[in-house]
Amino acid sequence: MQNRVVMLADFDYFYAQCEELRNPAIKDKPVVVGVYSGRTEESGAVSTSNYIARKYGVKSGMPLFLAKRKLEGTDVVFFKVDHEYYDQISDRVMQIFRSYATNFEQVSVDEAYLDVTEQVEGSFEKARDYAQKIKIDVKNQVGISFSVGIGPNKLIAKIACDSQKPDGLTIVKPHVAKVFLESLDVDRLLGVGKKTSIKMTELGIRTVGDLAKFDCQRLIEVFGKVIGIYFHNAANAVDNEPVQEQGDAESISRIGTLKQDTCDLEFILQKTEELTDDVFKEVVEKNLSFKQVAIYVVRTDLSSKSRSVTFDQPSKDKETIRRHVRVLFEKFLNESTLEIRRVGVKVSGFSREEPKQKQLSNFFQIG
Ligand code: TTP
Ligand code: CA
Repeated sequence: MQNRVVMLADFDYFYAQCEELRNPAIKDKPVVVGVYSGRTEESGAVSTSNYIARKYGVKSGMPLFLAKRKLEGTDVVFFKVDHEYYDQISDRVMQIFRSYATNFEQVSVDEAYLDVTEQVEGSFEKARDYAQKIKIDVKNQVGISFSVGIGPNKLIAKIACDSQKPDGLTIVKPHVAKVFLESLDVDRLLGVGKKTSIKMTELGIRTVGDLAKFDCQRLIEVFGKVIGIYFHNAANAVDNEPVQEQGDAESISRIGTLKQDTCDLEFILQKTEELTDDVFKEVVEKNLSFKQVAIYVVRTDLSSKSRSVTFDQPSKDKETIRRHVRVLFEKFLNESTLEIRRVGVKVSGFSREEPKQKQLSNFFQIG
């Protein structure tokens, strides 16, 4: 089997970088983004800070008053978190990432895995250039920098990425992956929280290398079969988890308000056309097939109704949605005389080309 080439991209000092993006003048100053609790003017905690502020000892989670004290005498700038804005930036970057990968998996607002095996023909040399290209593209289009880790699987890509930030690009080829992990503290592995770490110390395991050499049968006795085997594999740089979109939605829908209340089919379809475009875009992004199309209606008396149709064979095309939306509205308007105020389009009954495997990492509590 061909080697996989997996990338993890992690945006640099994300919230603070977003603030720099819309206020370029602050780029050379310490920047702190925080959540203000509102109790007193200064109470709250640091969400993140740029690397200049970090030099003064500012860390995520630190009370804001402490960050302020550490940065006394500097021209630090503080911001309140603005999730809506950060989400918008994140969406734009994720959209670009998607276009570069066969399989894509967003793990948080600022982290995503890309399986680029096909694009780089399994070559880690090509992967370096490829990652540079993505970095430049994102910088040009959105203005955000990020760090990249590249490895034969998700586990290695993640640890590689963490090892060099900001604007890092770290490549760990398959034949050195085990050695790369060996000297790291065992708690760098996903799933090794405080409690597990203590247990491991009792077993004489301090580094990932110690864990790799530890008897697998004994690990199973201590941690149970699934987790014992996971630890054994992870420590030996083995991780077969596929890169795939997480938490599939059960349905994808969009709702909008009509410019005026109406019973006119064509007027309504103008609106549903836009909604269908949006729904379909998401269907394509997530590479889904669907078996059900539904419409949703809110009438002028604020009563709401929905109608749906289910077909035997899954569909992947927009025309199917449009056709069924039209038919459903035609029928609905025949039954109802009240004018309509809001309309919605929904698709559901999803299937994927490949079956979804359970994520091993779901078994863990990270802490
Ligand atoms: P991280 O990726 O952990 O941090 P970061 O992007 O700020 O910095 P780095 O360059 O080290 O990757 O977290 C992503 C965002 O999540 C971060 O910008 C702010 C938010 N966050 C919090 O709100 N609270 C926290 O305690 C942490 C760790 C992050
Ligand atoms: Ca980050």
